[in-house]
Amino acid sequence: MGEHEQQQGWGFETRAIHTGQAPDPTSGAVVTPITLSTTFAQDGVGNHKGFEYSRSGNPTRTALETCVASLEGARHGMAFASGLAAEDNVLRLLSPGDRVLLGNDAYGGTFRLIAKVWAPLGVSWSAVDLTDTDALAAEWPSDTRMVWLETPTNPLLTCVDIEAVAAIAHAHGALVVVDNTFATPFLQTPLTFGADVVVHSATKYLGGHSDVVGGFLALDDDELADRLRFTQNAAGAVPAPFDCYLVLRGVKTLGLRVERHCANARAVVDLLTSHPAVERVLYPQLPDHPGHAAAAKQMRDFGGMVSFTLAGGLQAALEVVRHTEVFTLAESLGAVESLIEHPGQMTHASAAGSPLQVPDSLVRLSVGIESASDLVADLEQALDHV
Ligand code: P1T
Repeated sequence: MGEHEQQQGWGFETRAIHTGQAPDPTSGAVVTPITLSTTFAQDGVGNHKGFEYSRSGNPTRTALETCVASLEGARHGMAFASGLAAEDNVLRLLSPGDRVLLGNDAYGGTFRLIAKVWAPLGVSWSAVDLTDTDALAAEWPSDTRMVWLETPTNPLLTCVDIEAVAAIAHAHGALVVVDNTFATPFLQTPLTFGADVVVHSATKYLGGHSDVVGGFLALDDDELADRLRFTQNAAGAVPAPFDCYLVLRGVKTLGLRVERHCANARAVVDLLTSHPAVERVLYPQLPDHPGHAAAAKQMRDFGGMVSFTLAGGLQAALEVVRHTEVFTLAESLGAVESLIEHPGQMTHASAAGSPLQVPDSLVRLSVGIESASDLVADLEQALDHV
């Protein structure tokens, strides 16, 4: 058995700590070195040790790419300078006249990239309800080349049946891209359900400590990987070696952290579902949640993100986010510390007036890994202000 096969047989946590990260052969260092060198010596022209120039490839980046690809069960992995840089690299597969179907709930920046950067270059887009697969099959636009789905979505946490969407998309020759940022590969591996490309904002759970911006692509298809690797190098939105190190370090504890994120999210959901100021709790574990069945089918657990609407509307939402003390009012998600935000005026402001606009009574929580009782008490006192 080769090294690759042996490592694919390892459990998730073992791969997170060891895959792509064998002790350094020259020094024995057990931590992957941060290789700052921008260029690599050649014995003769084209005769090198696998690295020529750090935009094209860097040993610290290769370690990260090998490790996260393995966690996604993918043959190929590519790291980028941000989640949006990774997304942009995928959208470069399209030509003018091609259409992207975007779920009608998605990160505002993804919507902005497609609608404000790629649409003026001739790429068409439609926002569709990807949970309604009958309508998707019946109303499929013939120019569609790509379906872009988040599951769970940002910020409504709707879950989409990847397998069902992939069956329809593939019947029409379209690619399926799944943004797996919210679920993480610990909870969900979209390639196993038929996705063609997995996208991550590594800024979130992969990094896990709010100290690095990064992106990632994982996929199986060799020809598609060649095309994406070509633009990774040609367009050049690659991460610095130190950033690769930070994500690699974060990934080592991904499984542990996500287990705790999920447990803490459940404690928070219990409070929210019983508080009179709360109108509706959005969490995929709740049986009345859209896509609960899809989440139960394709996720190991339900994640650390929780959204809710306030019976008192916009003013109540703004009051709650202003009054938490342990939850910090800030954009972003997926790190050890708990964050609270108002999507309508923060992360999803760029979707205002579009089919992806979010309710103004909505609050989004990224539940961290602090003591659950402190998180619950903090939210309770903030909710008591409205
Ligand atoms: O911020 P960046 O690393 O470029 O990743 C963009 C991105 C992509 N996909 C999803 C699902 C995301 O949530 C994000 C970034 N989101 C936030 C900053 C946020 O607070 O929602």
